Amino acid sequence: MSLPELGRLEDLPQDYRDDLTAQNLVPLWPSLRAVLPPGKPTPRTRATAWNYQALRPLLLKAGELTPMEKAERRVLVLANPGHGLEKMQASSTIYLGMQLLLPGEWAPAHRHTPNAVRMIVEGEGAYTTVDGEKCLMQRGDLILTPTGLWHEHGHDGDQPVVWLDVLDLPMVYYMEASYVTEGKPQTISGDAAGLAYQRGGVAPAPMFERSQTAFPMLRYPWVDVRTALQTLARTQPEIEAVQVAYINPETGADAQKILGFSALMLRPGETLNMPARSTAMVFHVIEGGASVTADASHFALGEADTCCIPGYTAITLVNASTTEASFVFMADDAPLQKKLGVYEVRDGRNV
Ligand code: GTQ
Repeated sequence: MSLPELGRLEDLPQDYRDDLTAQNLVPLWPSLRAVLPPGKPTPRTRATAWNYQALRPLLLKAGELTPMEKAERRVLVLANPGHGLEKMQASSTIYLGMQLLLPGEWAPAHRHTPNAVRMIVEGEGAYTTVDGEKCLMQRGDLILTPTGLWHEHGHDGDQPVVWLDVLDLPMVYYMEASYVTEGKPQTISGDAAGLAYQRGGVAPAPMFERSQTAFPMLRYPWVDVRTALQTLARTQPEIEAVQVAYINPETGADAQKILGFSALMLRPGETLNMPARSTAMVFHVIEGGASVTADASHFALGEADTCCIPGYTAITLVNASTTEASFVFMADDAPLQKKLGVYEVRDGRNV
């Protein structure tokens, strides 16, 4: 059923419009269909892909052009043209950036209200110290730097290190709640408190006391996540998607409160049809390759490539290799949407 056409702004006499403007008033009806489109939102987020091999030389060039003292965080932002590049958004809520740290460099301690995670893309020897805990950065590891926790990045290796930053910055900025506090170098208190959660089914409980920390696990090593995926694929071959969620091991809830993170294994030759969901999604290839099809967009992603797909869109992922599995890191804002009660899954899939 088509909705009746509503009156336009131009239908109103100019002097009436001027009187409204003078009192900071706006008529709703000319804009009603724009803010409440029928059936499905009109996303600004456009399906967009960023090729790692194409951006890598530009990131390394930034390492030559801009010293750390002039950058604080040396990042090229993966910006979605649908939002305008200057907005530095991948989607309405998700910020993505590729960060470069060169051997011997140090990105000073700070803490901020937006939550961040790092997905390590290449290089050895760098670490992020989060709340006093030294988290080694190895390829495929996920490291959380949640809201309010001090963090700084250092590098003892001899090759450039690159990682993908995923932040809920657009959301927190929109809320006018985004700010940073500069700090002094942290005293390292330990290097792996979260490893005590590594064996599924047990949690630290000294003298019967479970951790009260909001973020008990800060580093999710890729070797363990990869093993979990392979075990799932082997023991449950009928499962529709070989997928694990990054969770808070104390509560079982999503690892962070606004953005959600998961890892997916695409078995050799697998085609995975995902239903349309209300969340925009980010895909980043950790190993192998994946083609991503959503409406008219089609991206063939190779290792370290990243793409963003708007919400309310069915997505098909294909691993074209018939011999090798591929592994994909995914981010969305499902935790936020579920808390707010706007999360939806729609039935139709690409088939
Ligand atoms: O590494 O702390 O991509 O504060 C954007 C803001 C990274 C960081 C970003 C940040 C950081």
